[in-house]
Amino acid sequence: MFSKVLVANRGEIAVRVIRTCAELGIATVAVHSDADRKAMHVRVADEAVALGGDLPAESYLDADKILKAAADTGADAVHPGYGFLAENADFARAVDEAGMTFIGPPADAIAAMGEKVAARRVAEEAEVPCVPGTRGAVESAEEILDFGAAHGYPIAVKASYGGGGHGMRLVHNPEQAHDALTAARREAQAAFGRPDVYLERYLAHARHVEVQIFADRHGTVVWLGDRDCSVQRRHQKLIEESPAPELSPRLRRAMGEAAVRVARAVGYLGAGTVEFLVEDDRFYFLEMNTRIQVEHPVTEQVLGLDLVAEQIRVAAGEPLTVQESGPAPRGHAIECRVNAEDPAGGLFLPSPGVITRLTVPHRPGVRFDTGYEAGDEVLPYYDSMIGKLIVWAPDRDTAIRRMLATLEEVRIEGVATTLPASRAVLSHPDFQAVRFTTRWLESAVDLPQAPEAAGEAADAAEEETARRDEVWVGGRRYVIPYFGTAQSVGASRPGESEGRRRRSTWTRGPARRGAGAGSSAAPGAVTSPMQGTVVSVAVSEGDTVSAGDVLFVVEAMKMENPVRATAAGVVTELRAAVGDVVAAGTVLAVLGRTEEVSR
Ligand code: MV4
Repeated sequence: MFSKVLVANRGEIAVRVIRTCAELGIATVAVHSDADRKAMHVRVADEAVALGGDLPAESYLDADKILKAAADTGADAVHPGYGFLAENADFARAVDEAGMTFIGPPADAIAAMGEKVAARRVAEEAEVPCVPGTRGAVESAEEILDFGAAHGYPIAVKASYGGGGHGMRLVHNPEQAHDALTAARREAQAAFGRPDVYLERYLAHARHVEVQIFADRHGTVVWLGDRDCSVQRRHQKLIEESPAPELSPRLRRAMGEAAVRVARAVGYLGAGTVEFLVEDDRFYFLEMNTRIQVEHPVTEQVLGLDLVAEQIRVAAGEPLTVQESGPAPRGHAIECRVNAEDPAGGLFLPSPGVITRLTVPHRPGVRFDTGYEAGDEVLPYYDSMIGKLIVWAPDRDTAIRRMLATLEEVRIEGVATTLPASRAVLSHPDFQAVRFTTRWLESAVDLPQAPEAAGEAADAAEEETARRDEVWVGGRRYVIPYFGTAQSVGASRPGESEGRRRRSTWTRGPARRGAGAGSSAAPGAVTSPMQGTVVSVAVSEGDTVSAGDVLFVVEAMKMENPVRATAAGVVTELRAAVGDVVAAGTVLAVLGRTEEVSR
């Protein structure tokens, strides 16, 4: 067994791993960015190493700094958590080459599953059904037309090096093929550094069910139940449950065995998840995630396991404690992710800030996995998840009621959270009756305090209307509303409720200088929606711009985010240049009304 584990992560999963290490008698090393020096994962670890920097690229994504921290502290293993470096094959290899153990699968298995077309090939060779799709990358719109003629519409254009649905575009008819391909390639490049995309037939009425698998070094590979993760919004899961409701025993077993075949085919070790779509009592392989997943606690609650302890044990060469596939779940577990985001109107706007109150009732069957206590700050640089509320109950109906009752008593203040959205889902008759598919949340649920809910487009592919803009933060897509004639996209501020959104009004003449960075309320101001680096400036002072024009591109966490004009105007002030590091709310440019400046 290991004597010291370095936890290469932050937030709830770092805390989760550190606590299991403590139970196993293993010392822990936390690593942290500057901004995180007082974070909970630092407080609960035995030692902590400062990585420096605030941005993930300077801290939790900097493999060299983390390897050095592990060597300096004498750690004999590294647990990557999820996200950050967890599915980085080069990092896994580097840990091993440094003489330490990567608590995760072999680098080759990570690499094989990270390329989605290769992963589909592995599944096919393992005789696991896949959604009809292309066998390689697609470069021309003609290939989409050919695919549509052969397999029909809609078609999903997916990033080959992506995953989780990011950058996925739908093509409903031949006319959309060209634009969808261009957009998908651009998004794939921005989000994953590679433009490659492939095609799949899009299954519009499926549920998203995943199977937990586990492998040890002694040849045992088992499947440990399933989870339904259909309730997602823009590929961000909101609610997960185990077991997946209303699957026939035959289908459950067939999926479990298929997942084990995929794991064996890639020479797997440790915890993994095989994702499937389930439609009409048939299942199709989607992708395999080579990490411990956010939603692993629902599996733990119904199976009575500590999956992080299993990860550590098998990495150390011990056999799995569960040697048989398909242990019968006991009862039902539901997880609600608690993100510092305001779900009002279905917008899920980031809501960073200091959590002034955080109380969760101690009720039977309630578990709260978190990385925060009252007084801690949700920082804008990282994922906005505060924690996960998990309930267990003897059956699904009771679990739903228990979660709703628990939500009534949870108190989180200082930041907005996604809990109102969870409440809306759990109290919805469709959710209670298991009448949902992957499209349900975005089409059927009215999210509370929703001033613009009536305008919600039912089809995710049709949501890109003139009134919306999108930004990517931390691998997540956010919709930024447009306001009035001029817009200032600012981070939402808790407590400002209705007046929270800053409305800009036009100046009577050219905007005056001196409003200062961060003063996003400046009339006609175009502000950065996030902390990041300006990587492109498309305009000069005096240029005339139209509504929707991309004025800047701000890169944050390796993702490019367009900053657009939301009204026609003239650039009266240009305040940002390529290379500038800007904060959320920094004024990048000031626009004046066309007629006023041209007079
Ligand atoms: C799909 C799909 C339907 N057809 N692929 C989303 C997460 C990622 N791992 C795969 N995802 C999907 N891939 C094909 N060919 C449906 C989803 C999907 C989904 C899509 C839109 C809105 C919500 C969703 C929730 C889960 C899965």
